Amino acid sequence: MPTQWLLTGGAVLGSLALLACGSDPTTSTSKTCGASGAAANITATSSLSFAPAAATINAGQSVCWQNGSQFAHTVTSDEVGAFNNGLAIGDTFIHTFANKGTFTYHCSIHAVMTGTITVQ
Ligand SMILES: [Cu+2]
Repeated sequence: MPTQWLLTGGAVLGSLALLACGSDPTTSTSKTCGASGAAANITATSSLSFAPAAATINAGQSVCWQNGSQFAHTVTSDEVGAFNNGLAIGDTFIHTFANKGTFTYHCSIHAVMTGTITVQ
């Protein structure tokens, strides 16, 4: 039934649009960090590091992580529950830091991968 197909297709497209935009203002995914407007861009690398490992931003600004490697990674706050996001190959993750402080994080898959965000 053609009408049924159109409705189903519209629902699928709507779902994809929601996924692309993200509904949480503090966390979202996009294709590239360059267009994200984040104050700092960090790449998860194939040599199992976050590059740069340390970044400094101002309170209220965002950091964008991108998986530029051939492995899956995570961006996981050392403070339990602050942020934890899987990064498939090519994925990006954006987090906004509202408060000043020093925030350390790691990759839950590769223990050697650690980083620090200083919010001033
Ligand atoms: Cu990793």
